[in-house]
Order: sequence, then C-alpha cells, then structure tokens
Amino acid sequence: MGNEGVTLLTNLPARRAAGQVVSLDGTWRAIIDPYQSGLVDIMGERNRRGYFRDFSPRHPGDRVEYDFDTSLELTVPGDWNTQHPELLYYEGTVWYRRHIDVDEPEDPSSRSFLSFGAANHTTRVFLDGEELAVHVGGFGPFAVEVTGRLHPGRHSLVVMVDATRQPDRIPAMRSDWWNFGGLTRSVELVTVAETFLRDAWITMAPDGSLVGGVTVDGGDPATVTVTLPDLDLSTTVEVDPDAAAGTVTRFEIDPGTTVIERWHPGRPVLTDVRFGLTHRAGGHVVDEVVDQVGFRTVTVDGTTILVNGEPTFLRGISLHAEGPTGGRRASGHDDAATLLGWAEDLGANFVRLAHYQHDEAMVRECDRRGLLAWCELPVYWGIAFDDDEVLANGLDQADELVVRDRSRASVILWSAANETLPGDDRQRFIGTLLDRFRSLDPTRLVTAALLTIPSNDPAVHIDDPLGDHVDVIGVNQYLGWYYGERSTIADVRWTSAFGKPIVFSELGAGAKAGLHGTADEIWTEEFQAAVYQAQLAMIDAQTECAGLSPWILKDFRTPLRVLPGIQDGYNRKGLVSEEGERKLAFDVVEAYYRSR
Ligand code: GCB
Repeated sequence: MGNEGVTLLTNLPARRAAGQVVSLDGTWRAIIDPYQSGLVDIMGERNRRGYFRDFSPRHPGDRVEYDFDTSLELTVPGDWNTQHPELLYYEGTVWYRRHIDVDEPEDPSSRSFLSFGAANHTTRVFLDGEELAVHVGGFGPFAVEVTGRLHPGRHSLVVMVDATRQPDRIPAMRSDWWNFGGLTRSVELVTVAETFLRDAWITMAPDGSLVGGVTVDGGDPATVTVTLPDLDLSTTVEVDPDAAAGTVTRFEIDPGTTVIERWHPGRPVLTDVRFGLTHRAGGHVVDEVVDQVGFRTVTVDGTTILVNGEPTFLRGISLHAEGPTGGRRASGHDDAATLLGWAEDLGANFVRLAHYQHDEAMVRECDRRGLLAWCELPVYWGIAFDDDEVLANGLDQADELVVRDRSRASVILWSAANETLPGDDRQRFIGTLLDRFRSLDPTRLVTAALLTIPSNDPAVHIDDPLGDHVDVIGVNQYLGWYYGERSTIADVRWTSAFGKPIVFSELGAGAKAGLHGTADEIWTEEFQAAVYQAQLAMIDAQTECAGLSPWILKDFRTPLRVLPGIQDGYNRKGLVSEEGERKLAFDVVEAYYRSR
C-alpha cells in the first residue's frame, strides 16, 4: 500500500506568513474502531454509512450507530495512548473528526492544502465524506490539496489513523519504543497562490558556495528570485514552464568576495532568505517563502569529521521524540527546547534524533542553539528488505525528511537505518536509500548505525559491507551492559575496513533513578555511571572515532521493558528519568564532554 493524493510540500507551514496558515490543532472528536467497521461493511465493501460520512442520529428514525458529536475527545497534536488510560496499549484504528467553518468564498486565484506534521501510521483523509488521500508512514509530513472544496459553510474533516504494526511497513513489527498512535503533530490549513513554491531550499556546499533548489507548482511560467538581504546576495532562477510537476530547478550562488559568517556548533548564525515567485511576464511577487538559515560546511578527512574545515569531535546524545515528562510523544517548540536544553547542559554539541523523523521543531531549535544533528529513517529491526513496495515507501519517507530539512544548518548526517543484518537484499535496500539521500542533497554526509556484537577479542574490526556505502560509520555497542565485562572495556580497540570516521551511535546501561548501591549492583545509578566511566576512557583512546551519541538522554516508554519495580514499561538507559531527574551518569558524561 502506497501514498495516494498527497503532495510533497515542504514550505508549509513553517515558512509561510501567519495570514496563510490556519491551525486545526485543538480538540477533535474521536471514535475507536479496532475492526475498521467505520470503513468496511460486513460484506467487506466500503461502508456507505461509514464514519467518514460523519452522520449522526438526528431523528428518532435515523439508523446511525455512531455519533462524533458525543464521542471521545482527543487533543491534536498528541498521541492517543497517553490521553485516555484505556488507550495506552491500543494500536488499532481511531477516527478523528473536526469541523472547518468557512466564512468567505474561496479566492479563485488561490489554492489550499491540509498540512499534517505527522500521523502514525497509515492515514486516510476525508473531507465532507469524500476520501482525498492515503498516507503511509508514521513520522513524515504530508499535505492534501483541498482547493475548490472549502466553500462558505461548515465542513467535516475526518481522518482515519491506523497504528497497526505490519510486516510490510517501516518500521515493521518490533521496535524498542512505544508505538504512539494518532495525529501526533500539528494539522494546518494553508492557502497559497495558484502558482506557488512547493519547495524552496538553500544550503552551503562543501566548497563554500550556496546551493539550493526551487519547485514551482502551477501552470504559469515563473521566475524565482532568491535573496539573502543581510549578505547582499541574490540570484534569479528561471523555471522551465514545460517541466513536469515536481521538478526541482537547482541554483548556485557564488559568494564571490562576500564573507559569509558561518553557522558553527555553539555559535549559530542565522540569516533571512526570501524566495519570491513572479510570473515570467514580470509583475509583482505572487508567492513568497521566507526562512532563517545558517551556512556551514561539513566534510570528512580520513577518519575525522570537519565542520567549517575544523576537526569536530561529536559530543553527542541520542534522543527519542518523547516529551520531557509524561512518557508521551513530543511535539512542538516547547518540548524541543526542554530536551535540547538538557543536551546543552550535558555539554553536547550533537544530537542523534533516533530512530525516525522527529518534529520539524527539533531541527529548527538545533539551528537556533547551534547543535549538530543526525536525522534518521525508521528502517529498524525486521524490515522486509525483499519487498519493493516497502522500498518505495522508504524512498517516500526519505523524500519527506530531506525535502523538509535540507535548509537546516544543524543537520549534518542523514541516516538510512539502525541495526540491520547484512545480506544482499538489505545491501540493495539501504544502498538505494543512501543514494536517494545523496541525490536529494549532495552537501551532507550519510550514515547508518551498524550492529556490532564483539567477541572476547579486544581488537574489533568493522567490515560490514554497508560501510562501503556510507560516509560515517555508526556503531552501536553495549560493552559492559549486554556483553563484555566492564573490567575489559579499557582494552578494546576499534578499527574498520573503510578508513572512515567511526561514531559510537549507541552505548549505555540501565539505571533506575534514585536507586543506589554499589557499582556491581545492576540497575543502580552507580552501576550505570561505572559503565560510562569505562566506556568513555576506552573511547578516548580510539584513533578512528569521530564522536559518540550515548543511549540515551531520557528514559522512554517501550513495551519491551517489563521488569516490575525497575522498568515498568520504560527503557532505563536514560541519563535522566522519564520525569527529568538526573542520574549520576549524567555528571560522568558532562565531565567528559566539558574536558573534550
Ligand atoms: C539498541 C537499539 C535501541 C535500543 C537499545 C537498547 O541497540 O538501537 O533502539 O533501545 O539498543 O536499549 O537495547
């Protein structure tokens, strides 16, 4: 099953003027439907009185067995699991409904789109009973065109969200995180001109030139002017009127003698960029995208990562998209600011946004704070690598991620996968995703987190063939926790067959906040701190290591962790608890980062 009726629109809504965006966040009505009877009747056909029709029993004779008006309330954005106790473990279908009230007739020279930040996992969008789109993928943004449909009056927007885990999805059947269902990110109605900028981006190439692209949607031949007012730089892009819909027109700006103050980790510099679209015949700007961007280069030299030409050791931390408290899906600026504030307190200059596409607010906040970021697709344990439809969905997810975030200076790494087992199908599948990253954005580095389970030999040599395809080798290793004695960690030496930077994308140990004892008692804060001490000393001695992103900033909800009294449904490898209490290991990592 693939996407239908969705448009890749990245300039919505964060880059649009306030007057163009109407928030549809807030309270929606919801019906829980584990059997999908709101969609399909007992004959297996599309249910003619299905929930998407938004009927309700208005008269005593009405044979309608549902009523959104008196059903459950859910807040959008938000996962459904943590909003009502009976939904905590629910992974089926929920129907969402809200009204859109329109006062004015639509301007015939404008177009409108419903923009979804993310909905987990498979979503059907219905307006006034008509199905407009299907979207597959729980973390990517998508938009649905509703031009010509919003005449004055009240409209019914119904969204069916199905969070069922399936073997032919990305992610698939098992993951070490909670399968939070629902409209987990904001929903907005965005109005644009008839011919408009579907996409507009700019970034710095390794040679210091500025490169980017524009995608114009609409029939009119167009010219796009890209302006950086603070730098006094601009260029004009002629868009081929005969190009197929969705064609990207690339441009390059040679800064010449202009000195561009660089965005740098810890010293972020952002500047305005404006993309103005005019009709080829001339005249005024009919559509405009405004963004705030930073410019920096990212390259590798042997096993070293260079940012702006300077060797940069990645003092990182991994994060799930879970709110700072309450074990719920994170969304929006405030969550991003709190989580990234903790990363800064740790002395980090880098975050691994695991294991799927995070909220756009995260990377925007990384830009503002000067934190480097690793962005990742949910290609995680047990993916059906031999299924071409799954790969097609992986490519769609890659497009959504890169097209949304390729203007963000903070983003230096696109990661295609986490812990996948070597094999021909996997090599082809992940290789195709990595190639897609490179063609969408040749300016950044690509990576994947490899699974390593060292033997007793202290010399660990990484030769996973995926190493050939990436620029940076991510290594997940749990010495001192899942395997290996803590006392022998110091002797371990890591090399690879590829002469590329190694980043320890995971390492760590579990501890229950507030549980104290000796360093030999598992689950105590002392045990976790001791593993970190041994790991950090070992990592400090490596010659091919370009950084680390320990697992993980905060304890997070997962059905895999069931030990009563200790885990209680949480992975306890956080440096802080699920309520934000710091563990001893936080201080150990902080001391190391402050000294590097
Ligand atoms: C891993 C996975 C991560 C898990 C972690 C753990 O290797 O990549 O998703 O949560 O280990 O805690 O076992």
